[in-house]
Amino acid sequence: MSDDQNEINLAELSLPDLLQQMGYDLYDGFAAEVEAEVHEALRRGMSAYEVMTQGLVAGMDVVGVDFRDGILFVPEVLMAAKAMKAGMAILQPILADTGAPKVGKMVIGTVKGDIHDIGKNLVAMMMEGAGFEVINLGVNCDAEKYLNAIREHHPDFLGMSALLTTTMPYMKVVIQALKDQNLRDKVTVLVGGAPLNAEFAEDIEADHYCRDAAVTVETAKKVIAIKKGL
Ligand code: B1M
Repeated sequence: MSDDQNEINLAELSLPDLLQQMGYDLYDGFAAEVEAEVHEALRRGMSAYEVMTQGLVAGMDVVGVDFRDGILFVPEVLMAAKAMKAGMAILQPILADTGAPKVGKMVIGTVKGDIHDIGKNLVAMMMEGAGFEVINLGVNCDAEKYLNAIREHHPDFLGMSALLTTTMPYMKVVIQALKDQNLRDKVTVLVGGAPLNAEFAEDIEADHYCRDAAVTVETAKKVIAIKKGL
């Protein structure tokens, strides 16, 4: 337990202070503290999505800035990522718990050479929460892995994530492989990740750029509605 936590009674903090504390503990890589704060925020009636975006993602944004500026290094960022994942694990069953029948299917993975998976997992959770079946291929996925999953699962969507400017071009390789194997028209390709934008998605001939998890869900729902002629 952190020194701060010894003095802090979470129940006594205002909501903004609780979220700020969550950010501080995430930054410091204190997984147990982050878990306690996530539970406390849920107890106060925040939705899982609000805790995710206003607490965990906001905290990780600060980590990203200090990583970029050379204030934090890989080991510290890994600790922060572990703390983030501990918080996400609490929210996952809540976000994924929709009793509704499945509305569509998505295969998703982070592209070859890239091991960032927090954002991709968040997209997977939100899609599950919106009633989609999700086959999560993990990280460092080469074209063959995506193609095999498409052949096996026949998804409506292929989701690809990249967090590095050096790995995002691999999405084009996957799309070319889909074309070569006559699979391109079988799936709607959704791409996302911090360095991407709509122009890049258009250049590589993806179907849609999804800025974040909420936009991914919105986009997928629209595509399914069009498919079903709604
Ligand atoms: Co990395 N890293 N990292 N890192 N890391 C970034 C991406 C970086 C921007 C940091 C920085 O310099 N500010 C920088 C990339 C620079 C660039 O390419 N322009 C960087 C670097 C350089 C590196 C290494 C090369 C560092 C090194 O080794 N010297 C190395 C590369 C390793 C590799 O992949 N081969 C590396 C390693 C790592 C860690 C392992 C330490 C760790 C990853 C742990 C993990 O994921 N399990 C890590 C982390 C945590 C980050 C930052 C700090 C945070 C990323 C994150 O999880 N954000 C990141 C800084 C940043 O992004 N600001 C950084 C929170 C997450 C919720 O947001 O992932 O953007 P995000 O996902 C969003 C949207 O982008 C979108 O929706 C999500 C939710 O709303 N989205 C999708 C994402 N995927 C989608 C897929 C979709 C749709 C939407 O499909 C349909």
